Amino acid sequence: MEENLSTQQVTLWHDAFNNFDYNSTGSIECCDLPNLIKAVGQSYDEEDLAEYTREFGVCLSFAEFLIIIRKIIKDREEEKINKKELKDAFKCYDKDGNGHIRASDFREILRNLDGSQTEEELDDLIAEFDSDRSGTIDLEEFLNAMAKK
Ligand SMILES: [Ca+2]
Repeated sequence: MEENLSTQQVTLWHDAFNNFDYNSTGSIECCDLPNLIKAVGQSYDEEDLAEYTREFGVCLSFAEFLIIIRKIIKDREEEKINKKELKDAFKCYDKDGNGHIRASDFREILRNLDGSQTEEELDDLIAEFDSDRSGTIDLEEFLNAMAKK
């Protein structure tokens, strides 16, 4: 991660940080952190952010902010990778490449993945995936259902 950070990037973050350092104390208050993160164009998960800031107390130095923003960027990158893996999995299941998996085919896939499930459990799983009950599972339904897992 360290080596991926360009000086330019750090300078931009420092400028943004200074904008929230109202009294030029070299630190910002934690309550300004969400706005600062948005100001540098990142999104964050509230629970994760609370966890990352817990150890730093109510004020954050720029170095502490860097630690946090790096964690946030890493999270986003991991999310992207996960999403790509899921998309690839979906493509594998979508054998005829028409953008959806038939619920009946998906049932077979699930049965092959884990033979221990009862028919009722499979029904429940299919219902979770095929949220609009169309009889097919499209990519969006697939990603949404996987996100809940
Ligand atoms: Ca559907």
